[in-house]
Amino acid sequence: MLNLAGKKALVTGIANNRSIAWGIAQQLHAAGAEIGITYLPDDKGKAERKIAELTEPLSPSLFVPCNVQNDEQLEATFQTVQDKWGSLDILIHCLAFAGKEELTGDFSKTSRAGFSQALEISTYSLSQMASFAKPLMTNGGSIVTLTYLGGVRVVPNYNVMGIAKAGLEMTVRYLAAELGKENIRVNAISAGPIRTLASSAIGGILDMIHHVEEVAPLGRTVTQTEVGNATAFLCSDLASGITGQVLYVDAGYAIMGM
Ligand code: NAD
Ligand code: IMJ
Repeated sequence: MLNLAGKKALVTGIANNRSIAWGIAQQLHAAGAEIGITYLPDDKGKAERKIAELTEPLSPSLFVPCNVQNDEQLEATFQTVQDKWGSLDILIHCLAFAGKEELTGDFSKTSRAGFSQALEISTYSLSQMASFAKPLMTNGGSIVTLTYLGGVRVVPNYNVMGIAKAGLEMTVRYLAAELGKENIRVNAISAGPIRTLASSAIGGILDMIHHVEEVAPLGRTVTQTEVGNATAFLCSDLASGITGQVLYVDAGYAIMGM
């Protein structure tokens, strides 16, 4: 049976009630995990208040600001895990960012700064977090990140994010190889398109979602809850033999040729 009782899970990437990370946090909580939350702080403290209110039903025992571009905040996040929990079992990496101007038009026009920023936030942050988590996962552990098909095939306008996701999927494999001897498993979930803050800001996303509804074997898109359930599985002992993998939760879309 899927049971995460006694496991401590740090979840990154909740921005609002549509975030995939919110679906994941709820399913981990439903399976009995103790939840810790990190959020991207803003100047006015608005994000903090909003996310604290949203996540209250999960009674998180940890709630910390963490902008992955800020070394002090990253270090402080894992120091808090050490101080309050003493160890860590589950780390959910569910964040990505590229400048809006990079997600439209010619890929070849990607700027040097835009390329660096997208890969720093969306890709490098996974290795950074894994490096902090490694000494805390003293009883083994599970790390899960979120990727997208645009990292292995060309999707219009995904552009530099495709390069970031290709790097992210390879980061999963290198981390899985390194952390295997500590019994830390590292996997990715490749989710089909879901309407969230990060996808709704994209021009034409509704048309892309309709295309998936027509082509995918299940004839629909997936939900945050379905991604959350697959994540809970990967974090559980039921998945004890699985590491270094990319699991597609996409209603079957990626198998289709036509
Ligand atoms: P979202 O906007 O709800 O989540 C993105 C998160 O990234 C936000 O919580 C934001 O605060 C965080 N973030 C951005 N920059 C950050 C930084 N510097 N430091 C810390 N956090 C930062 O959107 P989402 O769709 O739930 O995205 C979550 C993940 O799922 C992303 O990796 C995305 O690529 C992936 N994904 C999304 C879809 C989709 O269709 N929505 C499909 C496949 C994969
Ligand atoms: C993003 C761009 C282009 C096509 C896209 C997407 N499709 C999907 C997404 C088809 C499903 C969403 N996705 C998988 C992402 O990883 C999105 C990442 C993202 C979104 C934004 C929007 C707002 C912004 N920066 C962003 N950075 C990354 O300013």
